[in-house]
Amino acid sequence: MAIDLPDRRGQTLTGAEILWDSLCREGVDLVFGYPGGAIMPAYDAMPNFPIRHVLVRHEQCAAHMADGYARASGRVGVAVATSGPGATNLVTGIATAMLDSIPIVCITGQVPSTLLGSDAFQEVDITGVTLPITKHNYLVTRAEDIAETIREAFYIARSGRPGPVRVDICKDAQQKSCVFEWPDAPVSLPGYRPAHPVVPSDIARAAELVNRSQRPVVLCGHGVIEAGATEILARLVELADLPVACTLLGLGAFPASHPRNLGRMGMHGEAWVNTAIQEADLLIAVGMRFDDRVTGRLATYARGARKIHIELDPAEVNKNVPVDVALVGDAATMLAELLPCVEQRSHADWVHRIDSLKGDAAVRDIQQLPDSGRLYAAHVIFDLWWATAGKALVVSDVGQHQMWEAQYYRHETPRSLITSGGLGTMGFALPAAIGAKLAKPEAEVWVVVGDGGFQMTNMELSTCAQDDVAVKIAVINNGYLGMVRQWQEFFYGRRYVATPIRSPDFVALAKAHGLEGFRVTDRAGVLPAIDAARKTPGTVVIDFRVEQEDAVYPMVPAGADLHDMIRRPKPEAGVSQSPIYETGEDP
Ligand SMILES: Cc1ncc(C[n+]2csc(CCOP(=O)(O)OP(=O)(O)O)c2C)c(N)n1
Ligand SMILES: [Mg+2]
Repeated sequence: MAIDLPDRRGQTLTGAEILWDSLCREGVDLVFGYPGGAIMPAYDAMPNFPIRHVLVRHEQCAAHMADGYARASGRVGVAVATSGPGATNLVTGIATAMLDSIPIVCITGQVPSTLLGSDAFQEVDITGVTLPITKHNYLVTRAEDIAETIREAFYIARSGRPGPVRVDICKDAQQKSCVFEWPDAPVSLPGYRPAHPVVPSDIARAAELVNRSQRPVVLCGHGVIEAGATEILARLVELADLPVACTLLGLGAFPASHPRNLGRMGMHGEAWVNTAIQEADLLIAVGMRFDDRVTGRLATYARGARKIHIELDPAEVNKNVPVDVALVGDAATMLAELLPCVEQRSHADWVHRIDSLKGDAAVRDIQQLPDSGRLYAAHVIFDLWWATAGKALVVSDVGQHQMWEAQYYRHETPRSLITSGGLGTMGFALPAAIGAKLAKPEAEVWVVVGDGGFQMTNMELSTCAQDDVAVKIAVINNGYLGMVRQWQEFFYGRRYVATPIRSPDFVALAKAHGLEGFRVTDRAGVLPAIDAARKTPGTVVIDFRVEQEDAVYPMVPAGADLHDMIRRPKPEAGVSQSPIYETGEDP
């Protein structure tokens, strides 16, 4: 998708001009960044190109915004920073994108090539720093290499298993001039083959397993969304009558309201979903990587199940869970190959069995939370889902509220939930939501964030105000670093060390930025506040003062068997009467 711009090929341009022209040619019209000495030549050239620049308040947030932009749109997001501290500030954002396979390109200025390695002012070997957290990394010392590097960077970021690519450009390379060239031929890199051939015998073996299975479960992950495989997956599910369990990042890949959608698996997944996985005779894992948060103890994980793994990255196959058949390739291609080989089936007994596993879970749902006027986080999320008819694009942060969002906001469509899964980065939500809103201006974007995570990046409210970005922010304010407090409650004898957290007045904070803010302290206030936020132009902060010591149920303790879940105590026992458990790793 090239942007309409004059053809400057064959002209003599500065490296800085080549950078922006190359970005335009890659379809970029928006970058998130922060200037500084080593990137100043690039910034100086920027106004001559049809590119919008959003000035962030911290470079970490530039990477998160690029990430949110990419997750919302499926396009490559771009972040720009200077050398040294600008570049090191990007690190958490790059790692977040790496762990969740998000295509972003991060461009950093570097000291002049003549000073490299001299500990020059603001010199950091950012290539060395980011090597393990990028899909690929470049240090460019000559203007002549900028165009080809940008071409390769975008190709690598978006092809195969997507991921972050960082391009470090020395200041003198930005300043010097050379003839701009942009070949018509597509990029070809020796040793990098993102496409994998279909192996017909593997497809046949997988189809045979599906056709013979009595108790199948599909494990639906983020790769389904990245591959655009939602519809083909639904066709397979309906043809072979397959129950579907989703990972956190797979939510939305398969409609929540579909009768075969069981819900979410894993540490805070539904009890019946985890039990169904443990009782299955076949797991069909699609675009997921058997992360420890979804498997629990590997030794006891789905022992009776044969396993098919549809996965883009061969390095993920047999990494955590040995499988019977691996279909290496993107989910859309592999499911399209599999579909014609699969027989129409009905698994009524198995579906009935899973239904019966739900047991008393239905009486532990939101209606059973005490409704004594006190406000629970689950009330807020449930009401938000209801008020927005499930159609908002929700960006959640990391902690208890993230799990409640996943439980009570029912996602029907791909890319309707954005959250940091693999790295679990607190502070991600607000900046990622800004990126998502700019990618999809027509979307109603809601941030669901804890009082802890909001305090990590709420300075980006200032970016919302300056750049006129309208996101609605639900702060789930429980006065604690709640998820850590919950682990302390369960596994550390209720010693709440360093988890009570004081917050500023979030309503006043919003107003200090020239934005609107509301406070809600009881259930009755939730819907009116959501309604008011939706009607108010611009970014709005709602400070929801929720029950302080609620816990997320159910829960598989880290390293425990997947079916060995801590359940919410019966309502009459009260939410704070949860049992004490002996072991647990850090959240
Ligand atoms: C950057 C970062 N630091 C620390 C953690 C560890 N951690 C995971 S959840 C959590 C608590 C989050 O608190 P809050 O934002 O208030 O959300 P809550 O759990 O209360 O909903 C912490 C500290 C993390 N995930 N990310
Ligand atoms: Mg909190």
